[in-house]
Amino acid sequence: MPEKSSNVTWHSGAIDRAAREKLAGHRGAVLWFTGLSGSGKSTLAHAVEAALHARACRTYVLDGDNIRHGLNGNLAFSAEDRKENIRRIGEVAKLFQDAGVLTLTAFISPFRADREAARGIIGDGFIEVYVKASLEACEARDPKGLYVKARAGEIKDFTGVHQDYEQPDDPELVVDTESMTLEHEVAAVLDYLEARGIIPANAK
Ligand code: ADX
Repeated sequence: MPEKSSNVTWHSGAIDRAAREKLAGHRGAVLWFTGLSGSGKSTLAHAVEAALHARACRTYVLDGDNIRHGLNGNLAFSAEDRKENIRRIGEVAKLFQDAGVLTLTAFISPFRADREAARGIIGDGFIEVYVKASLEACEARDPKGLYVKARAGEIKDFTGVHQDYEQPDDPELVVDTESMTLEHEVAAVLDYLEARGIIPANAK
């Protein structure tokens, strides 16, 4: 990233991440859902958010389609723009984590290097969740009709059609949406958060 800001100094207040986490009763973290369009990232992120909310956790979902209306509305789908998309989300998610929030991001984030850069920005709270579904399954689902448009040449740079999706090498979690029910997927994510001590283990 080109550094244009100079003469800026980081200011830390008396209330830090640990203090905010103590008040919240859980850790701040970033669940980074990655997968093809139609794999089920948004559905899963919102279902996990609902389950966490029911357990009185502070949550927020950053969703690709929504963020591209505002913050990243000036970005398209070239590799360069996707990189910038993920960099900005990484920085925003880091702020949410610092606020003590359980942050859920739902972006295709197709390139390994960009996800690793986000991991570098966010640090220890970065949890990569591979929302796994084959291209064939996603294309058969085609919830927004985008694969049909991409195949017809009406959309360019479409992931899985014109551009690669690079599967995670070593994600913290894999959720296979072709073989699991949504309920089991949510339970797998919550179990992981409990096992890591990010949320307290309590009655489900
Ligand atoms: S990412 O690759 O930069 O992470 P992001 O998750 O923000 O992508 O946006 C993907 C969403 O944008 C898709 O769910 C789809 O609705 C829409 N979209 C529009 N054009 C494309 C395209 N060429 N490739 C992928 N998704 C696209």
